Amino acid sequence: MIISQSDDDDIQLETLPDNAEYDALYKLILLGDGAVGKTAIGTRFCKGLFKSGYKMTIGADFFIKSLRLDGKNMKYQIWDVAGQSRFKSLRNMYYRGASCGILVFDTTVYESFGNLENWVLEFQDETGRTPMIVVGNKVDLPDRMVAPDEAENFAKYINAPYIEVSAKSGRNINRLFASIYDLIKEHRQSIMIPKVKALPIDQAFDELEQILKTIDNQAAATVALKITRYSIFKEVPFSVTVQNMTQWIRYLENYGWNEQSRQAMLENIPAWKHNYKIINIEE
Ligand SMILES: Nc1nc2c(ncn2[C@@H]2O[C@H](COP(=O)(O)OP(=O)(O)OP(=O)(O)O)[C@@H](O)[C@H]2O)c(=O)[nH]1
Ligand SMILES: [Mg+2]
Repeated sequence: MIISQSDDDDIQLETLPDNAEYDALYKLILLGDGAVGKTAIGTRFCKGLFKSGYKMTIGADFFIKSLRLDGKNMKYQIWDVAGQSRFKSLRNMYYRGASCGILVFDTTVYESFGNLENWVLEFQDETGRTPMIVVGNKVDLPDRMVAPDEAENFAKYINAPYIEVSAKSGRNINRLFASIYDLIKEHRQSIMIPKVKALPIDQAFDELEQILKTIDNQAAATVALKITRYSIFKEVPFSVTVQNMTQWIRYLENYGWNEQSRQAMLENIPAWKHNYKIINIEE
């Protein structure tokens, strides 16, 4: 059976022809166990169709969809990787350069929800801190096995939003892809432009030194690093110092704050001061 008309509430999106000029191209990856509905979500969003028969994906496939969002032309390249475990070794190469991971489970199959953690690890191994969204699919079916609260908690735990959809009815499918755009935008701003103001560079380094000497927590160290990094970024965006500080911020976010990192960073300050004008041409 093929359903082409969405029969449920969803937002409207302005679509563009596939060959339209675009301002930004985003690579999205559909992840999750076999048969959770990854291909069905891609097909519903990109072709406006739903097919009820299951034909497992072999290797990987992709969809293209061009949209007008936020006053810009966006092109989504949506990779649909095979969920069956026999394709595991093929998947990693598709993850590279991803803008967002879409973690799909089937709300009627508990195991597909339990396995999401493995998908997160597999994806993060290749992509680092790329944003993710958790998607509970098949909410049109009555025999639900995963409570919304439980899914919501898992999503919070990996710092991702949660949305419930049905590829069959079309429920929330446009909403899902619109919120992915917001997620990518937010993530970029958090990397490039933290919500801090830039200081003159000398002053930024002085303050960083003072703060690193006295604070005792990761959050304060991260903010101090971000202020300094942003102050340099405004003048020399691709300097070695900006890159090195970014690595430190990631390190602190992953491993927390300790006495060794305080010492190491204090010892780094002269090199940061010295290197901030040097541009790394590999970038
Ligand atoms: N009722 C219902 N069935 C769905 C929905 N989404 C997908 N299905 C069905 O679930 C089965 C599997 O869907 P697929 O999209 O092929 O699953 P997949 O995640 O791509 O699976 P792999 O390619 O093996 O990784 C198909 O029979 C679909 O018709 C949904 O929202 N509601
Ligand atoms: Mg598939």
